[in-house]
Amino acid sequence: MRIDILTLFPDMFLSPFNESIIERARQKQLLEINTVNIRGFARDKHQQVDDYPYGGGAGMVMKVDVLSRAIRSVQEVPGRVIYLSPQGQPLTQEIVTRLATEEHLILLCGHYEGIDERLMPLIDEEISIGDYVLTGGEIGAMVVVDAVARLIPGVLGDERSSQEESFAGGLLEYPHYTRPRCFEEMEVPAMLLSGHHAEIRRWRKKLSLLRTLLKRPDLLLHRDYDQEERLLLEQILFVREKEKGEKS
Ligand code: 4FV
Repeated sequence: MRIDILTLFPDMFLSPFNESIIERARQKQLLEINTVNIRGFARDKHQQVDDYPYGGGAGMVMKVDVLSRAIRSVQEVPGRVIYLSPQGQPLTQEIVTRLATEEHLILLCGHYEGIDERLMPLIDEEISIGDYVLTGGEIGAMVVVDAVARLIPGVLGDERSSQEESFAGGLLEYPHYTRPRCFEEMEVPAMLLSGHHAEIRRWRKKLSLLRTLLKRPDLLLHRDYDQEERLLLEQILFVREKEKGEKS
């Protein structure tokens, strides 16, 4: 996969992409990441990339002529153009999974008040990493690259981990334990030491459902349930009702 990042601050990407999994993916030629300095596409001697907003108001707006040249400069190979902005659709694992199937992604990082609206015809989709305002789209671009890169076949050591994780099945992940077996009188749940893999899988599924119910009930709303999950959820709800009954 090739990812081009259009930014006014290419050096921001030096450290995040030169460590651990992303760095290894680049070395294994599974992922190519290029940062492109938008200022290089300004034609005036001051290399102006932003200007005052028509109609007045605070802040500056990024210039459409400069940005359009920057986008077209990396489209010799067709690519999906993504603009990181608070107006974008909230990033989800589902969107990440879809983006991970693309050959070429072009990530546009905004700054100031944002971009001239006339650039939108060159943009395929807008993505937001959350309902808050950042100084720029760079950190959003890093989030997209990290989340997408780990789904590229061969990037993660064990592909299974990306299949069994939070949101992969639309549920939060089950709790994890490793050595030491006992820590400050806290034991590892006996089920995990039982060796009964089928039982362990059911136990983990049940805890995923319970944790999702407790921490992110919204995730349970628009979700299809298989027979086993339905049964486990009924057990969980039954026990909780019983507990509530006993308390009251
Ligand atoms: C943002 C977000 C974000 C808005 C003004 C950059 C800033 C400045 N990007 N998800 N939330 N962008 O806050 O992606 O142009």
